[in-house]
Amino acid sequence: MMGKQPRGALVVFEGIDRSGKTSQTNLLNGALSARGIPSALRRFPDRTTPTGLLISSYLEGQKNLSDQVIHLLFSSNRWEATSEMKETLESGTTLIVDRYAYSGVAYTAAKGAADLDWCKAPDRGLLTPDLVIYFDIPTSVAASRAEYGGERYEKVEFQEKVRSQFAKLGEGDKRWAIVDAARPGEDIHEAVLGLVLEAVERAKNEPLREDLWV
Ligand code: FDM
Repeated sequence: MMGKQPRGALVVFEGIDRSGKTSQTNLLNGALSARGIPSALRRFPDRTTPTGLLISSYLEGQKNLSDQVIHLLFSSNRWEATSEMKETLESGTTLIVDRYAYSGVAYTAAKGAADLDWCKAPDRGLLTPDLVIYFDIPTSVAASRAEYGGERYEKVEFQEKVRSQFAKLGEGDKRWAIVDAARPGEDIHEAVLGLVLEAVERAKNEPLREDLWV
């Protein structure tokens, strides 16, 4: 009989808008496959589910919701994906996730409407990432990469506030790795791949935890 498959790693990417997460997560997925490491991509918000459709119309400015309601919808959008993510990880596939609960907290806290504890509460007990890669980039550099597309949060002054919230969240979190995302793409990819390969090895010997911020 075959032995039990070692689990995959849960790797989360965080950062302000236009920090390069999407292209780097795609590159990473390809690099892992090339090494024979099973991996899959996921992004939050997942705009395809019922909560995701509401979130999407809020972000596009078609729907107004209170800061509390949209915060809880973003969190629900993660909770509804949890059992599927757990199965994927337990089947040995590494999950590369573009945004997670850290975005949830940073964007709501940046509005100034709620304190960090309130913002963290609905995501307590979610699957705990093995690694959070934070793409650090000055807001001015991110904004110059491409025109912001006009979604609700895509404004330089707001992104500045989000960036300081991310910095606070990372303090003292041992899973948090800061990657300088203002460098050329190949350098970023190399740094990311090194961190992720380490996390994949570590995850093989550690149980999957469901105690984010507990
Ligand atoms: N965002 C994303 C939040 O405000 N809270 C969350 O929990 C998540 C996951 O939604 F401005 C914000 C971040 C961003 C917007 O994200 C949509 P993408 O990565 O542009 O789809």
